[in-house]
Amino acid sequence: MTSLPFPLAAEPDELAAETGRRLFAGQSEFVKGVVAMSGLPPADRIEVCFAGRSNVGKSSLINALTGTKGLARASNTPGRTQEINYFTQGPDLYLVDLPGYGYANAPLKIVEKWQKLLKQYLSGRQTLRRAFVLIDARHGVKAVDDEIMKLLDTSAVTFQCVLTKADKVKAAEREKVLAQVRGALARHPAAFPEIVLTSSEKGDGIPTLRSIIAHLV
Ligand SMILES: Nc1nc2c(ncn2[C@@H]2O[C@H](COP(=O)(O)OP(=O)(O)O)[C@@H](O)[C@H]2O)c(=O)[nH]1
Ligand SMILES: [Mg+2]
Repeated sequence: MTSLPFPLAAEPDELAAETGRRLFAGQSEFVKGVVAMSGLPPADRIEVCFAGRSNVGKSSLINALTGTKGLARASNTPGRTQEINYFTQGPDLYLVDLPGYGYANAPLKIVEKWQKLLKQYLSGRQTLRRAFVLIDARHGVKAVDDEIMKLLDTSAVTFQCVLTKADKVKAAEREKVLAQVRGALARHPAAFPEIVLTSSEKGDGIPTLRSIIAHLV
């Protein structure tokens, strides 16, 4: 049997699952929305961030990980969507919800402004351990996703691809999209060699992602 490049992350064993569960059993709170590097909270703990196109499911994934439904409301408030939203997960971790990209009709000025902030954040945040790049399991990697991956290639942060909304695709379609995603990831040196398949709706892949994050803390 040949092993595919970029396999799906294996389900955690009992110990790893427990470590992840314990980390995310801790309190989770919205800290602040940030519009400039000067507004970032002190870099006093590890953080992981979630990037992806608008509507890919970033906020839903953070809700599913933390088990806190109300949390996303904070980051889905109109006006908040262009901010870097910080959440605590227990005392030792920040979860960072990045502004969604790929807005069809956002004014160029705004797009340029957050691109600059994103660039500064991804390359300048010492405590950022991993960027999770969310890709819709129905749509695969689009040109704008590829742009972010290129940015990550040059910013010394490993990124890991998370497929979202797994509950919305049938197995055959999923395999097609996976093949496309694998092809895209192969062109990015900063890509972590495992993909996580998730459904925030059904909970698929959430224990796996929790244990991956716990392993980084
Ligand atoms: N069926 C399904 N819908 C999802 C899932 N994750 C997110 N959604 C829906 O997709 C839409 C956008 O989600 P949201 O988390 O706000 O995306 P964001 O813009 O990336 O933060 C919402 O209507 C969610 O309910 C999922 O795993 N399964
Ligand atoms: Mg959101």
